[in-house]
Amino acid sequence: MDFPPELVSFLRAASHITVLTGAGVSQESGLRTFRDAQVGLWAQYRPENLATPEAFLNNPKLVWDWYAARRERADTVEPNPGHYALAELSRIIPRLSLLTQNVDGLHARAGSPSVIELHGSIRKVRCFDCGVYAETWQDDGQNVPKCSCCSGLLRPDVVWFGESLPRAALESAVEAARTCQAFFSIGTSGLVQPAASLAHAARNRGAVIVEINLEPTPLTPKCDYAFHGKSGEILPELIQVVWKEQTSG
Ligand code: BV8
Ligand code: ZN
Repeated sequence: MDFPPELVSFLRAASHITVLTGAGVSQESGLRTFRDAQVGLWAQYRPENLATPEAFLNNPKLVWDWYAARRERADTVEPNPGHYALAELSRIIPRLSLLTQNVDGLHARAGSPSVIELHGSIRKVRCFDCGVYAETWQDDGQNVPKCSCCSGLLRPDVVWFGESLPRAALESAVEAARTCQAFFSIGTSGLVQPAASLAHAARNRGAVIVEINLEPTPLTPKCDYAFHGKSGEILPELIQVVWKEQTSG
């Protein structure tokens, strides 16, 4: 991939870079994005229709099992070179703010020291009613596990459509978007709000906007640079060219 020299020198001088990732960065690890058609048991369902409180209340077992299957899948796959490149970048530059829409936990497993999980985590489970987190739970495969405090139904600690994002996470994300010199939107279709507005918040503060995505998105026309291809290939190359090959002096 050719990186324009003015971008290379700009990034080398950047003290704070903010990155927003979406399901596309986990695709090369073997995890399905929301855009990908579902397969097997879940082929007949659209994710947007399962990732809602209404769907859970309507059919708790179906939604619980969908997340249990995704949790198991996430446990069996490995981070890919794109995750590792971002973990390495956090060790190279003065400040990297890593924001993710993903719930798979792969950034942390790749070694990223601090990850802002805007949409929660599939690895954590809490009570739908009282909100208490369950460290462990028994899934007998028949019934949705119950809260040990109030016997309410347990649910994945993810943000469903129609639910608010965790306030602290969103506030940190907005601060990171407003104070960075460069904002990267990586592996996301940029359709889900409010995460999709972060790039515009950065742009309004004069940050350079860079997109790395398999295909163009609604953000592409507003980017200063857009690289279309696989993040697992582009990110390691970008780190190499910008921060490793820099000539001395
Ligand atoms: C809220 C967790 C309200 C769950 C997720 C109309 C207009 C605007 C907004 C709305 C609207 N109607 C409703 C809304 C609000 C809604 C929303 O934005 N809807 C959209 C669909 C229009 N938003 C919400 O409901 C949010 N909450 O607004 O609250 C509120 C306000 C006040 C008080 C109370 C309530 C909550 C949104 C969070 C939903 N939860 N995930 C779970 O994971 O199950 S979102 C989920 O879908 C993902 O997290 C992801 O962010 C999103 C999209 O999934 P994908 O498309 O698969 O992934 P992604 O977008 O990342 O795209 C993949 C991209 O990667 C593709 O472009 C592809 O080309 C690329 N790619 C693929 N492979 C690669 C690659 N790129 C590089 N390399 C590769 N190898
Ligand atoms: Zn409870």
